[in-house]
Amino acid sequence: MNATLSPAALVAATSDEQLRSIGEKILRKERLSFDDGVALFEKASLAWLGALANWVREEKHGDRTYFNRNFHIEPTNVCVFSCKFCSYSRLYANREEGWELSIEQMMHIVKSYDGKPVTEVHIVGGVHPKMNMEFFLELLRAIKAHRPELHIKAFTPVELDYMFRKAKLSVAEGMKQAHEAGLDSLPGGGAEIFHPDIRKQICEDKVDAEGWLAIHRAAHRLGMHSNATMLYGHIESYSHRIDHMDRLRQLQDETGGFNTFIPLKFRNKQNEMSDVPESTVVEDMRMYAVARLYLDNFPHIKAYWPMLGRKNAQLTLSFGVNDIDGTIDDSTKIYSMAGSEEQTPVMSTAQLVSLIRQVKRQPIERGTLYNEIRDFSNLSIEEIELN
Ligand code: V47
Ligand code: SF4
Repeated sequence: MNATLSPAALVAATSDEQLRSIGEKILRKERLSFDDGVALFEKASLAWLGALANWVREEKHGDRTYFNRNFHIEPTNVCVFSCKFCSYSRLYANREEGWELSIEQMMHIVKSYDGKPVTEVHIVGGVHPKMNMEFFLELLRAIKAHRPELHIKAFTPVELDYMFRKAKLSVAEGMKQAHEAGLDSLPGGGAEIFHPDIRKQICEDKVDAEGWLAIHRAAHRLGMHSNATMLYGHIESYSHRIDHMDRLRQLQDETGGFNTFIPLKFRNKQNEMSDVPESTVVEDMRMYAVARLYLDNFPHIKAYWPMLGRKNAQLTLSFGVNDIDGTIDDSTKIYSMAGSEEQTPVMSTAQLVSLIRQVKRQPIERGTLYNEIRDFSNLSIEEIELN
């Protein structure tokens, strides 16, 4: 099989009958079935998947490749839950390596970005038993009072479910209060693998699939957008991955509220799943490509470079990815603690733009909701550094 053939010629030359018919569906822009998704993982070569996922990406976005300028706040790594893959959380009882930031300390971080061209703050952390709904509503209000135009993308359903239950609020009421206090959108975390057979083995005690989806549904009903992730490459099978993406595809059909899907590669350092080998780079690229082909109603597929490493993140741009997340210039710890090559995930705008340009794509700075802020295609590196 020759990956330089046009997608149509490549599909026509596919000897496996099932794959050829899946390829024809993709070219006709028809939805893939559950079995089609599993067959892609089981049978398709990397080159075949890459060619078709790249074609779908190009049909949707041309060469436009997005990034944003954001910063992260991790309020605490103290967590009442005990996910086996987590290298980051510390039990409440173990105060030595735990941190918990006050509102004042978090506002200090926000203020350190005054005058810098960031458009988003991403706030996610562990589930601290003493950081309740009131605490986080106050944080949201304080950020909005200080910098109203900064988009607040914060809290996974794991954090929100705990907050709402402790405050005895329904999901709809809790989400309404958080939105009114300044929460603009939800990040994609906490999804892991939805299927109960896997979920009960890797993160038994936190919000289940239905709870995760109900919280995103409630956000979408208020007109908020959100992202979705999947933690892949550990003990799950291909059908668990497709089941996960299928549940997301169904909710997206219902609400249209998801912006982007982010496959998160499982990293195995310093956690209770260290005996589980990490996926190969080939498997990573196959994952991104299948996500692009299966999630026909998701506008964007994002590679998160702090987890994948910047070189592999660049490679995903040839396997269906059209978003490479943000410049990060703070010390987000969740990934370095899990064994990512990116021990101090810092990337400037010029470096991010260069990564995108090196693969002959058009770097576009976006806001959280994919509003285009600036096309960086034709600026010199000196000009970018000034922006
Ligand atoms: O839910 C934890 C993952 C997620 C490990 O929405 C691990 O823009 C791999 O969701 N190996 C939180 N992954 C991060 C997250 C995220 C990140 C960037 C952007 C967005 C967005 C969302 O991190 C958790 C979990 O799936 N995670 N431990 C690990 N050992
Ligand atoms: Fe807590 Fe999140 Fe770590 Fe699970 S992944 S233990 S919920 S911080």
